[in-house]
Amino acid sequence: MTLTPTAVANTAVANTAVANAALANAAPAGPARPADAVSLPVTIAGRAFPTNRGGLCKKGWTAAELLGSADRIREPMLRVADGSFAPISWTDALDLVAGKLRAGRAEHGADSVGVFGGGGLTNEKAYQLGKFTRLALGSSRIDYNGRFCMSSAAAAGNRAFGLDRGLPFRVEDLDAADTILMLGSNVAQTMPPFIGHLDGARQAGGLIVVDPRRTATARLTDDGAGMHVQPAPGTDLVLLLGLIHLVITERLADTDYLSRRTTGFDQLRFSVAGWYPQRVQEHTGVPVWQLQGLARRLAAGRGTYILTGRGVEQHVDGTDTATAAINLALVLGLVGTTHSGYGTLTGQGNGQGGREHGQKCDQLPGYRKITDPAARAHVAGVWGVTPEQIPGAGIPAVELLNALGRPGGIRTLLVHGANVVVSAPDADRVRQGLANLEFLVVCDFFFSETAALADVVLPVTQWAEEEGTMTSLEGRVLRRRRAIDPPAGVRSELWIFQELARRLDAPGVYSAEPGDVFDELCLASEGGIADYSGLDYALLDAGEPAYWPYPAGSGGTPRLFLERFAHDDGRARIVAVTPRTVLVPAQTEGALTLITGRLLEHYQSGSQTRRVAELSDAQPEARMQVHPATAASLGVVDGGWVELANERGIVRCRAQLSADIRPDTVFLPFHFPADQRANLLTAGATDPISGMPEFKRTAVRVRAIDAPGLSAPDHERVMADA
Ligand SMILES: Nc1nc2c(c(=O)[nH]1)N[C@H]1C(S)=C(S)[C@@H](COP(=O)(O)OP(=O)(O)OC[C@H]3O[C@@H](n4cnc5c(=O)[nH]c(N)nc54)[C@H](O)[C@@H]3O)O[C@H]1N2
Ligand SMILES: Nc1nc2c(c(=O)[nH]1)N[C@H]1C(S)=C(S)[C@@H](COP(=O)(O)OP(=O)(O)OC[C@H]3O[C@@H](n4cnc5c(=O)[nH]c(N)nc54)[C@H](O)[C@@H]3O)O[C@H]1N2
Ligand SMILES: [Mo]
Repeated sequence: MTLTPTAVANTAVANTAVANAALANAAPAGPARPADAVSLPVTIAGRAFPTNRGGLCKKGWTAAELLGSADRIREPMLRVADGSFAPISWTDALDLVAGKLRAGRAEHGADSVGVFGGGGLTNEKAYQLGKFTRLALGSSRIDYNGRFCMSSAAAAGNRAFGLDRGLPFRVEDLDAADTILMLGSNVAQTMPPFIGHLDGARQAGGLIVVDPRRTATARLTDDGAGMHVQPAPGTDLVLLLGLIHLVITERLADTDYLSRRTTGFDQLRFSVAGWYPQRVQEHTGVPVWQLQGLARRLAAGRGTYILTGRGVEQHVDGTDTATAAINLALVLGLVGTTHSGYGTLTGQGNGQGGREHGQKCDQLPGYRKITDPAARAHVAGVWGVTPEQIPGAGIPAVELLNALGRPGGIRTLLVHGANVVVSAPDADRVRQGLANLEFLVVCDFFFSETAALADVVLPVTQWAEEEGTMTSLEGRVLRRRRAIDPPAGVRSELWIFQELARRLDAPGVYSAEPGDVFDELCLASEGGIADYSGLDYALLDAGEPAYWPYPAGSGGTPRLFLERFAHDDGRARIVAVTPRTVLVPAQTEGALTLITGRLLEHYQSGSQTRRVAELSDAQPEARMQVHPATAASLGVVDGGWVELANERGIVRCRAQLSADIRPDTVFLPFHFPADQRANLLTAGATDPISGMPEFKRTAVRVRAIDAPGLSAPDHERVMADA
């Protein structure tokens, strides 16, 4: 069948989370198969929508291939004695899992059972996962992969504005901007349909891209369209402090706005006093002339936006760096106007909604705090339990993964929508932790690298096979519509929660109907920060643009903060931040800085996109991007093999020489499995405020090696090809 515009409509594809939604649900793969061998259950069509204007990225266009993929798991699978998997009936699988959950809880306590969720889950699934963990398992130990994604920006937004909605404005508002500063974001590859919204700024010569690499996005600044700023990785906080310093000393600050709408400016002024341009240049490598030009352009813009991405947020000081970007926006008077602003570009398909309804360890639905007695009382009322039956705050993702298999830690784990063996930092430690568990249950559509380690794998529905909602990066709630029936042996996660809860004699009601779960979610969110209580499927199906907060009787809120910020006093809080990490840019003798990130063709851990022939043919393996001068000094040739190593691990892959990267930096995508996992090298160090790991700055030693596992003639051929 064809997914008609309306059918696709509200799914994934509709928004800018857009591409991602498509992606989130579309992504990765194993061995490549010819495309014509796959019979597609649906075809995909674009649809006029304000954020993507009918456009999708490659991963969206090829997403149908995943529905009928030969790799699809079509019945529950049980690990058997020889380590392989054998099919098992749903009844037996659920009885077994429920029995293990009961026994684990009885033997080691409720907090020995952990749950790991994902930002690709629909709002309904994310909500139910949080409720199931707290009530049916009685455990506080839930967190999710959004901790690796949006947590620093979320913490910074909450701290500054009292509320975290990725963009407090509409994506189309960017069209009228003449100046856009993008820090650590490569939208041309990670959200291709979005780049049309940069055209206005490019025509006005005002697109500024800050990235240690000259990416496809940085290249959008060529030919007078703007400026590419290429700092050393991890120095964005200093760069931003330097810009704030310049804005203040050159009297470009909006003092009227600061006194009307913010608190904390005096401390900020004091804290940036020492960050004069020459010193900032020494730390970041960004020349003084460029800093000055940048500060002046931002202040002169009529319509200036500052946007951050993972490049500046996935650091141990990610929250403070996002805070500094917000401070810069506040000093310039940009936030809470109709023509300028600050925002963060959401990652996964439901990166926004996934962080609002309770799969974060410290959170209840409606973006409520689990430690707030009033929030507990409200949610307990909706769930039909007493507040005492809801456990307290749990532990964030990296801590949770570190506790796997440890005495007093997590002994049983349920995974819903993440492939942590590939995507979590210090990945080999994660693999060991999973191996030390007493019982691992993974819900997925494919044998991801994490599912391959499970005791039981439960096959679940994919995007076009289920109803639900997702919330876009602009806080707009969108419907996902079921277009086709799932394969016979596949079940929805809502049904799995219902069946397990029944077997566990859990308090509370667990409907398997997405519409019922959404209605309950709306009630639970009522009065919270992310208030959905005025919404229902009928309103969303009618195409009503529903931006939260959307309490009953409201028309939704496309632009936040026009009158006031969400703190009690209505003001934005300027929080003075300073670098905590070691500031010396030069590293250990001989070490290079590894940054990790994304390629256009692959999605995240690759477990979906590596299963789409077109995508995996285009990018079959990891390649390390390296500057030709650095390569020459290491004896590395284009296409030749290299080894990246540090105290945590070793990655072997081919090199790709490119003058688009700083000579002191190398880049690896994190989409590849086995011994090409970039996360074998990244550290489990986290931001003390957000729990975000340091994905973007890792010291590595690089050397040229012979092709691994190739005989001498093969090796010569490879080298000749290179
Ligand atoms: N093709 C594709 N698209 C995706 C995804 C995918 O996996 N593949 N994933 C989705 C998700 S979940 C997310 S979160 C988004 C992420 O979207 P982006 O944030 O755009 O993605 P990244 O590639 O992680 O990082 C962006 C850039 O940050 C730069 N960078 C690295 N270190 C630093 C630094 O210290 N400072 C600065 N200024 N820049 C730095 C990198 O060179 C990179 O070009 O993409 C979404 N879209
Ligand atoms: N080095 C490095 N590591 C990173 C990053 C980086 O930039 N550098 N980025 C981080 C970021 S931003 C993110 S978001 C994470 C993402 O990392 P992961 O969480 O590993 O992301 P995915 O590959 O999307 O894994 C999702 C898995 O869940 C399955 N799945 C998809 N939808 C559903 C569903 O509805 N239900 C269930 N049960 N399963 C589903 C997919 O098939 C897939 O196997 O990676 C992080 N890791
Ligand atoms: Mo992400």
